[in-house]
Amino acid sequence: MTATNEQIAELFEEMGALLEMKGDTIFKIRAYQRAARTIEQLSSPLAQAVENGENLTKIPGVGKAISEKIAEFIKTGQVAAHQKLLNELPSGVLELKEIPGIGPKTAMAISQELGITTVAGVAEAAEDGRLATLPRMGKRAAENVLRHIKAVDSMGDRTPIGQALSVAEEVIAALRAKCPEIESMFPAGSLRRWEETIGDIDLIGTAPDPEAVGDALVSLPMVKDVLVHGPKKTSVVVDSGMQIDLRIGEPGAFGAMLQYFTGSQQHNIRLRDFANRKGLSLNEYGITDTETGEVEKFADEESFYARLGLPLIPPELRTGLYELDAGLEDRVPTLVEESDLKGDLHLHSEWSDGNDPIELMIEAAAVQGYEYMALTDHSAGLGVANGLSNERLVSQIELLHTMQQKYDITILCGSEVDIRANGELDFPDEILAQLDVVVASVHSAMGQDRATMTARMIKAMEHPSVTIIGHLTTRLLGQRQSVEFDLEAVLQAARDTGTALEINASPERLDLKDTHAYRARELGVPLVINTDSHHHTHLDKRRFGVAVARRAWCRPEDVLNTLSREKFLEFIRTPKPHRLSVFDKRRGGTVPA
Ligand code: DGT
Ligand code: CA
Ligand code: CA
Ligand code: ZN
Repeated sequence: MTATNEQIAELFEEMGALLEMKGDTIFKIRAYQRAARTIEQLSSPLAQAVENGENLTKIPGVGKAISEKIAEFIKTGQVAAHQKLLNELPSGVLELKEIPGIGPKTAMAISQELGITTVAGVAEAAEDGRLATLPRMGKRAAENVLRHIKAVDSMGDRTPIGQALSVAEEVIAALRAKCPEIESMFPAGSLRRWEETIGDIDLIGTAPDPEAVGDALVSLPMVKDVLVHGPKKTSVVVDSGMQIDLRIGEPGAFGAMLQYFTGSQQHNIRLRDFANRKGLSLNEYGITDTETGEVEKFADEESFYARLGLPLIPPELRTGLYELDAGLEDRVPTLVEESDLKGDLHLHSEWSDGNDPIELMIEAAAVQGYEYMALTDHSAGLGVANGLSNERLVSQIELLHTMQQKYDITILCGSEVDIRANGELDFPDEILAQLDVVVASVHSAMGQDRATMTARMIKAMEHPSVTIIGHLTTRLLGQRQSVEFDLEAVLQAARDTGTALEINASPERLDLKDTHAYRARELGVPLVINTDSHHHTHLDKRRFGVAVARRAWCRPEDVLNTLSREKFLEFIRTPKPHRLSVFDKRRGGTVPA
């Protein structure tokens, strides 16, 4: 067995947690945690070092005992001391510790005092009040635990789009490498509609020999299970656990196939009813005249929709809700595209919890073709994320001013400032007033009740220096549910105060989500698509944010950071809420009633 550094780090992390559950000394617990973190960051494999007989104790945080355990793990695939700990503790408690809001000690208390060892059991205890009675818990904390469990449950077997898209891209690349004769290949289904979670990946394409593509798919190294391998369809499960459905069509009839397998099912049902009333029937091969039985084929989707008297409906709008009526009345908007964005207003550097120096982040923004960008490192807040003190922020502002001379892109001085539990901000007003862009975000006290949270958000928006509210709901897809708040009141306050709301493009967040952004757009709230990048390679995650905006029916003029540099500067330099006039003017002077 060749253990990777990651596996070794995980082992020590787990041993630390197990010792904590047992109530061992903090000294011993920390030693394992420290070793785990060091090992995680080593650049060369420990397995190699052990094989070469190197002395591991020269690695900081690795003493004699730990180095022996590393060698034992690499040689035997397990560690006796770890197994012993596992045997001493009730089974299931490690799983409890994985629930956000439950640490090792609480996991142990749940198991010993409530006799619970399953996540479902914890959810029950949270509902009936038993969980709240434990030390370090209380009513709000117990409610939060329940929210986290529900967030995970609500995902079911679905995969967040960020992960699903990577899997799809990997499979397509591998298929193309194996089968160079493939003419076209891309995702259909929910992935093409940019849903936030994906059930399975539907790949469709064209190739001279369709069966050869199916054969290639089942032989890919990442395939761990073959479900269907037939002439029309091949379905496999890849090692990440996702199912891939592959269908190859003929080029001359590809439009109908693409349309059919893009869905949504609800869109297709409504489209089929509509076609039936015209004496036409739809399937994945084309459009049939029900009277003559004649089948018409379409090379692309545009001609398919045109045959039905409809404009091409963008996949993101195909929910079966509003898009057919809009199509019939010629009201399908030109949706915002990545190339419409002129700036990114939420970027972190190594000054707080980002990975990269400021220069790298500026250059990355320039590479995207942006006219402006805002550096928004964290405020000190609760000591999280290496936030900036007043002094560090002031010196960062000075530094950015000198750096500006080297770049064409306009560098805006910003901050992602914590909204404290009482709605106040984490920097004094006179410092905030020196910033060009202030992103205010909730990072703490997420368990507040609805009324308190709503008031907290609105208070932050009423602050004259707050430009944007970051990731409004704080949800993390499949990990943490949204905070509780009155959406309508908050959106209305955003409009009234002239505060923009962020569509956080990070695929773990997608916050605002599509339906919230839809309503915000209706109310005339300026929306901003930001990546919240912590690494210079993350700026291209904007595509996920653009997808949310498109699913919210946003045109370029509904998105604030499509404004040119000149107009954007005019927006931020005009006091709130009057700055809305800059935004409204671009939207065609339409101030919503
Ligand atoms: P998912 O996989 O749950 O994220 O969602 P989809 O939309 O990708 O659904 P999926 O994979 O079952 O099917 C892909 C598309 O194929 C779907 O959006 C519409 C079409 N489709 C598949 N089966 C049916 C069906 O039985 N009836 C209709 N009308 N359309 C279907
Ligand atoms: Ca699918
Ligand atoms: Ca499917
Ligand atoms: Zn944040």
